[in-house]
Amino acid sequence: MPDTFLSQFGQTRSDIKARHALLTPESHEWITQPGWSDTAFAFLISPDLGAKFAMALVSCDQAITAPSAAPGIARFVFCTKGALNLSTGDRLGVEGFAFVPPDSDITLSAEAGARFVLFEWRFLPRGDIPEAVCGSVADIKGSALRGDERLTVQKMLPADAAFDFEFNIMSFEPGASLAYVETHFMEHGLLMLDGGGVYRLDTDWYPVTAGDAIWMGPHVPQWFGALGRTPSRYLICKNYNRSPL
Ligand code: UGY
Ligand code: MN
Repeated sequence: MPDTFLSQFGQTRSDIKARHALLTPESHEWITQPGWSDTAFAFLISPDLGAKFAMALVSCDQAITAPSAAPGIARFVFCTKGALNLSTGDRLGVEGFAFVPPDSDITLSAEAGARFVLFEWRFLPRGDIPEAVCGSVADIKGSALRGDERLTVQKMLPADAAFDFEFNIMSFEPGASLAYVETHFMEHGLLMLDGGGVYRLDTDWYPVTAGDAIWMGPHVPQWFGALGRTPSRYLICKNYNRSPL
């Protein structure tokens, strides 16, 4: 069913529940943000939903330089179109990523036509704050999740307890699924990159496809099964290395 059909009759696949949300492209609201010129944002996840982080799709028709994050706020960016540049000299092409620690003097610029995913959260410092990290998904080795070779995880940030979030790419062969319904106190922000399948969130089952985003609140039962004939992949963040108390 084309998105225009859904919209024409006041329908959407988006579903906002108290502890989880599916955010689909036909319901995106593109807005501006103070300090960012010529930049459009679709904030899909925010603290107003109940999340402890914000996740936005960002679209830059013109080349821009982003303002710094607010004090104490960390950023993770994931390029989906065009290219981003950091003042460190690093250039992020499609599926390039960067973690920028809080209160950093590193600046982020986007080339004309770039699109990226922006995550922001209040960083939880424990000891030394980690340095900036950048890289490309193509260079990250995947590892099988719980021994299932049809389901791999690529971890974009180092396994270092100084990081309070993790950002991963999960890839599923057609027919592969999470081994069990996960329940954990950590929350997730997710963007489907390729393919699709069925996402179970709490007691709802949703068909999902590339471009869909999901917020999973703490403890929400969650499961994904990949459908179709091509692999499915998603970008997922998780507040991590944390005590529940
Ligand atoms: O890391 C995770 O918790 C991940 N396996 N969750 C998910 O894919 N919903
Ligand atoms: Mn999970």
